[in-house]
Amino acid sequence: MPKIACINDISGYGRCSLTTAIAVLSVLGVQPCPVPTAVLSKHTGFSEYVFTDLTDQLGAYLRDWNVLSFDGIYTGFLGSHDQISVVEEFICTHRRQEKPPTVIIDTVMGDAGALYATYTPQMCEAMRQLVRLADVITPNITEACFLTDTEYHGESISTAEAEMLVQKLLDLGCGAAVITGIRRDEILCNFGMNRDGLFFDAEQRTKRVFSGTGDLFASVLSGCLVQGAPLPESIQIAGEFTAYVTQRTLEQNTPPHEGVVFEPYLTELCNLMLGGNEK
Ligand code: PXL
Repeated sequence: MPKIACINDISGYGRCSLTTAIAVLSVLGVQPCPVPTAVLSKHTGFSEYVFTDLTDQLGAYLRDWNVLSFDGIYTGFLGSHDQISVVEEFICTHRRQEKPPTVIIDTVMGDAGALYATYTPQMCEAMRQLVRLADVITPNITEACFLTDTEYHGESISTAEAEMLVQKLLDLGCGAAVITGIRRDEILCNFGMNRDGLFFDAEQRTKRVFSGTGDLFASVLSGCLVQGAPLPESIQIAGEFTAYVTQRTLEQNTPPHEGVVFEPYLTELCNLMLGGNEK
């Protein structure tokens, strides 16, 4: 059974990061091995939360795992500059193994044109270095702009702009980049590129934006990739499932900060992947 080291925070309330990754990867038949970077009572989208940074624990925790091997390393929310350095060391060590893991870096840095409150310019620079070690990165448009020093002008970029932005991301040194959440009228696009070319996933867009959709997309993508699905198909499954549960969440009218209600639909995710693999 494939296993993934999931380096991310655990937010007790709000459906994101490790709670999402553990559920999604388990259903996809992948063993999730959590590495908590921080413990939050709620994610930072809420006006109040209690935040405990685990930077001091992270080095020893990950060094203890140097004797293990993983099929994937999937990183998400990193809470400090030092954490990025420790994660970089962990990835470098594991990439030297005989069968190196697939490295998926979800560049969780910001949204809607702004960095998250915890994210410093120094962390942005460190993230630019970290993505060189990734097989796949999954920035939203805000993160893609910060990573490539490109001016942000909203979520509706043209195909030509998306192509330019994704090429700039590859120029940073990652193997593939998927820009998530590009808005086109009624459509939401995920735009991927690797050495084989460009891949485009178009889904029905919901008017309301829910937190944690990026974490859901990246978790599904990571699970599919370590299960051996090709990148274009993995993007398609992740995009389709994220759009589907976002639509179901809209119907339930839950507050956007509570995230996407994906739990009742995890069996359908399993079928989506099995169906995809049979094609
Ligand atoms: O969904 C990304 C994310 C992950 N972890 C924490 C967050 C957020 C987004 O706000 O606050 C703690």
